[in-house]
Amino acid sequence: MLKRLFSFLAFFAFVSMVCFIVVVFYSKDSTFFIFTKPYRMAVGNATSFQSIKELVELEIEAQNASSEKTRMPPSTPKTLGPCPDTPPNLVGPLHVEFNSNRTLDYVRKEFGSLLQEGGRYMPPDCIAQQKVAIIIAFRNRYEHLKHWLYYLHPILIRQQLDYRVYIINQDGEGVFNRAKLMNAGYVEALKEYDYECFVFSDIDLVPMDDRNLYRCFDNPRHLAVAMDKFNFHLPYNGYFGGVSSLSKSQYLKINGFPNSFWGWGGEDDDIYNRILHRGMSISRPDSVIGKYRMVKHERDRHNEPNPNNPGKLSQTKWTMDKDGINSLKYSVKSIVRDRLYTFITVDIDAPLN
Ligand SMILES: [Mn+2]
Repeated sequence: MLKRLFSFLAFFAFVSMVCFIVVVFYSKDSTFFIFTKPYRMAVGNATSFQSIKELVELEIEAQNASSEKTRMPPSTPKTLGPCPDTPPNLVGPLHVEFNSNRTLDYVRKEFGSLLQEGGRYMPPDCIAQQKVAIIIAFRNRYEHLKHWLYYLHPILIRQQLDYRVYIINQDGEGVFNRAKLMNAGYVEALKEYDYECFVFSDIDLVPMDDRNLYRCFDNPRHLAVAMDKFNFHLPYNGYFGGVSSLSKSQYLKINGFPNSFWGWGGEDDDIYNRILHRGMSISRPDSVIGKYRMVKHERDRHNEPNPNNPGKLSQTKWTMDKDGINSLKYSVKSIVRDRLYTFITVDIDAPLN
């Protein structure tokens, strides 16, 4: 009898144990049993808190993933913002010297990888504020070309311009005509890109400060205001020689440059007159930022000072409407694209003397 009672109790204990285990397991998902409630609440709070946190994290992840998709969808180029008004990488005053024996190959090795064929550059990480054609009137100055390219490409790159360098080479041995070559450069540049700004530069002038921006301004800009050969001063108030910039509309407003100034001198004063006659003024950097070094050189052959040029300056008001971009005639002999520049040889119908 005692034995039966014992086995009954053992059976009851076993069943109770099973019930207890079942209840404990069941209580994990239920708040029904009071004795499991505190435990359940603690664990439950933790789990619900955790799951909310997890959910929020998942949601943030999902949001990030979807916004990343809208920011840069795979296989479409990301949209760039405009470059800042003040280029961030400018360094200010530069050491400029022309004694080093640099070669074009050296300049190509140094900066060629940053450029596209034809001496073209575009900032990779922002949209340039202006599309600028740099136009240089040229003949037989290869020695100066290397120095100019060596200094100017890194400066123009730091200035975050969308630019190309055009060397406009006068064909033949006739009398040189800087302004007519510049006009030809303007036309040739516009044939290949929608330029809005034109910087006209002599081949032998290198800026000594990269804050001197090769861009266009509200008025035609004279950039070479403090050349070493003029003791870092303007030679006279109306000087507009060396390096200047005009927007397309400023250039058209003055009918471009004169075609009739053969030989050295006067064409820059005529351009200055044209600008004033059209009611514009001259924009200039200050004389610290506007410093330039000129490569020292002998006077070129077939580019003697022309004694007829100064006398024409009193006539600008009447000549400027007939003599300019609207009367320009020239022909292109060849276009050569180097990595560092676009070299255009033109026949401008130059007299022999
Ligand atoms: Mn010179």
